[in-house]
Amino acid sequence: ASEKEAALSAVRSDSPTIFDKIINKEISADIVFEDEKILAFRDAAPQAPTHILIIPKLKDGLTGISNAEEKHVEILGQLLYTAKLIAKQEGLEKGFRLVINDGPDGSQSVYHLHIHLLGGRQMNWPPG
Ligand code: DGP
Repeated sequence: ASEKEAALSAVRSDSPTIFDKIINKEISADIVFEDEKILAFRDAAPQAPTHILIIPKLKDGLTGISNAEEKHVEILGQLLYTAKLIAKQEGLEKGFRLVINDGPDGSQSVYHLHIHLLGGRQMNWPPG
């Protein structure tokens, strides 16, 4: 419920978010993958035994997937491919789920595009 409240009170804007502080190492996070363009770290409020967020280091207007433009196609592909690499690194052979929340109805609370990688338990359908 608190995640839903955070999402409903979040403002869709291109201002810096808490993720910029994680990228700049101003606040700590449990980083599981990093390269020039992408950072992945464990979610602070895990919803599954494995819950990792995969983000572009350069936001470039990508507050969320609904802001994607043609110029973002390459990084979007790299984010998805990285998610698959991390799933393997985390030993999620039995499967996993990738989620992108968008906007208030999607319960997005942080306006810096991120892919959730969830695994380590049986997922339910439909999601809540
Ligand atoms: P979403 O609701 O899709 O916008 O997901 C945002 C996620 O970010 C949410 O699952 C909690 C996580 N989160 C928020 N602040 C922090 C933080 O400071 N550190 C970490 N590791 N995760 C955070």
